[in-house]
Amino acid sequence: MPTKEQTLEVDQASGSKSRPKNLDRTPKPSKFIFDAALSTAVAANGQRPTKAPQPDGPLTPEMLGKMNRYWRAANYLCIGQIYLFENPLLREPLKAEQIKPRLLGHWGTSPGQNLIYIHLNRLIKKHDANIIYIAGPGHGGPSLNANSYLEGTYTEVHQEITPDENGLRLLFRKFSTPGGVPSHCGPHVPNSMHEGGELGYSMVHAFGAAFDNPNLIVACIIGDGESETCPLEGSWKSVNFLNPVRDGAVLPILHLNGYKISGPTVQGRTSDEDLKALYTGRGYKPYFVEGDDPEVVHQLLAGTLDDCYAEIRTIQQEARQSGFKKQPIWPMIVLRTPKGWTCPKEVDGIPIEGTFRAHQVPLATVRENPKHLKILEAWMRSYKPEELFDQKGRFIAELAELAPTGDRRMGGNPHVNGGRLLTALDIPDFTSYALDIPGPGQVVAEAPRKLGDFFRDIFKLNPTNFRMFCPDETDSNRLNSVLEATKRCFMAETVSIDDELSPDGRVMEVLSEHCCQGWLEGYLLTGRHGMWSSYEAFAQVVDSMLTQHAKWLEQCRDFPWRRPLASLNVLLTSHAWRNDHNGFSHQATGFVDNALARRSETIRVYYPPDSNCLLSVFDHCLRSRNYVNIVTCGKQPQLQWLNMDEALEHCSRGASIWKFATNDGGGEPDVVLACAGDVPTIETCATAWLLQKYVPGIKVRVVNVVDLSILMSPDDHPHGMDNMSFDALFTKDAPVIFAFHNNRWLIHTWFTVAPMKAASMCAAIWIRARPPRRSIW
Ligand SMILES: Cc1ncc(C[n+]2csc(CCOP(=O)(O)OP(=O)(O)O)c2C)c(N)n1
Ligand SMILES: [Mg+2]
Repeated sequence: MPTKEQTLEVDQASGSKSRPKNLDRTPKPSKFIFDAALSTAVAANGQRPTKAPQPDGPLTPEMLGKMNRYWRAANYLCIGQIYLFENPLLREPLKAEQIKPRLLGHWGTSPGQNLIYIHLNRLIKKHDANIIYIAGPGHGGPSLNANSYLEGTYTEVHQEITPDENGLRLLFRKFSTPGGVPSHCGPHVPNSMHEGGELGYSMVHAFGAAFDNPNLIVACIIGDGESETCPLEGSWKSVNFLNPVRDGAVLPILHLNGYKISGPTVQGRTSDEDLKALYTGRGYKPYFVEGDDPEVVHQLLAGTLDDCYAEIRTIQQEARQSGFKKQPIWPMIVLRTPKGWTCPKEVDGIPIEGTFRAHQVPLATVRENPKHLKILEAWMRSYKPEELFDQKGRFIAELAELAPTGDRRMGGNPHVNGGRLLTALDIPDFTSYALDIPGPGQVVAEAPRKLGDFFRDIFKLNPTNFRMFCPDETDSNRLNSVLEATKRCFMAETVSIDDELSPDGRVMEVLSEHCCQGWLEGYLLTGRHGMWSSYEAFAQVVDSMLTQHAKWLEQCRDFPWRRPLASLNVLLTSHAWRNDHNGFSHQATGFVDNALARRSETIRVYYPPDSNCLLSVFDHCLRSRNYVNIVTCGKQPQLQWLNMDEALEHCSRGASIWKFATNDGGGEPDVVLACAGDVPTIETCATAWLLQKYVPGIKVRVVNVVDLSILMSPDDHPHGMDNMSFDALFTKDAPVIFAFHNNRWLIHTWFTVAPMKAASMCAAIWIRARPPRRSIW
């Protein structure tokens, strides 16, 4: 076992004369010590920290010293981002005016995430492993920025952030500054495919990324606060859907730093014994790494990662050699280290390190308080930046070489910029799935059936990069012919009466909208294709996830190096108005409302009125990139309208006059009956027929809208119609009655608003009162 002196000798060999007495700081007696069992600082009450036994491997003393210095560099950069405007390497005494006027960012999670990142780098280099990093606590933006800067990927995509002192200065200045980069792991940072601003989705993204990526290991860092969210709690079961033969692995690293924003975490205060029982029951084998002595934790974490890696590869090798036998028990790590590790233990007698007070900015008034400014300077200098960056401010070579190179860097790995791996789906000709329609309203059919046939053949043609996700409704949604091509994915025990279950299945049925949406997001973000279907009412369970994904796509547009991704496609087949078995409990139409509140470049909303239109719309959605496509089409037997040629033309226009239901002879109608959605289409066609039958001489025009966004102005949406086209459909001054099974305001917004005369949830009615668009009743 190396002695402390040996370790120091190695550090001294790197050129420093003024070495600290141990790797980081000489421990001073403090009123507070770290209690690893509870993941928190506690009052020392005269106790000195107990020195944990020092493991003598797997790191050589030299490697241990270097990794620790790398860690110091990453920690230093995190603090620099939060605090500094100038003087990035502390070449001169720190002055108040060099501190940012507004201190933003999260320090607390950063040292732990830096530690993990650096140890994953070692693992990647050792095994030439294909590993990506997901920061569940995405507020650890400083950490991911710092690590991608140190590995070189940040500079590759943000060329102004050069690897020198000026680059460091800019890195710091731009962090969480208007016109700069966000505080979280947004798309600006090349080593992230997960924003993590809304906590809870790290594991579903990780599993989505691992599906069909047999060599990939997704290291998923989960905050102990994050682990209290229901989506995260519910995502541990993802392991029941991970097949070691064809899928990669997820290595969950539960980061128990003990605190969330201002309170302790449930799991931080749960005993290791109980955590072991909990996670064992969930199908994992937990490894515990705990402490606040960097030397000890470095060794423990390195050894544990080695063990986990070996275990993952053994599981995979066995399954790949002998075939799937049963669901394996996958390793995971529980990491207990202090929140804000290495920051001042206490300030003004109040404990900081190892407490919730380290969550964001541990010293919040440094510009105003000279004593705190001194504490900050001493804290920053404790990392010895002069040993980490050379005269020009470049990260010193012997540390930089600890990072992997090229695409093995976690910021260079193409899975994190999935568009680099995206290949077009092999899509059969959708017109060959046409439903034969001798004439409008002459056939009754369940629209999604043919779509199911289409998906079945997409599965056959794309055996490794297309998946369908669903909260157990594939059958119910009439998409069950996909089960002729593949089965429902399931790793747990099966019995003879089960229906179409298999570990090889590619239909991912799990009764969790969070898992469906999140797995699909992870799958798409890593360069594949897919869709999920849901009852309309329950899709709202993931409104917020959809918003987050749409925001990610929106922000990606600012970074051309983020290559286009396949769109996220959602099919709502059990819509609010035909929930015959369920009634009011299953009725809510807000999913589309919420989506349309996002920026128009990203959101597409389609209401195909029948089977052939549904095929045409979905073919378009599967070929599109960087959108969220929401398609609403009922599954119940309903009248069908258009043959395939008509459907093609209608869908490519987005909206058109249905001549068979119209009797205006191409002239001005007395009334325009407009509709979007299958049930409103039936109601509207029936209304047109009744009016023509019972109101002699009335001229009626029927306009069907498939692409809702076409109603917007071209200034508001790229699909929006200009006024001429709008008037060509809706006329200049005829009253328009628009049937739409959603909230009125959606349509009202796109016509000019006038006093509302009558409207219901199932029919919004307008008259034209004010040009240039339309008035609403
Ligand atoms: C769903 C959600 N709710 C609340 C927040 C606000 N929030 C930001 S950070 C945080 C605490 C996170 O604690 P933890 O996951 O333990 O992260 P760490 O301790 O590593 O900072 C909270 C509650 C959020 N980002 N997302
Ligand atoms: Mg925490």
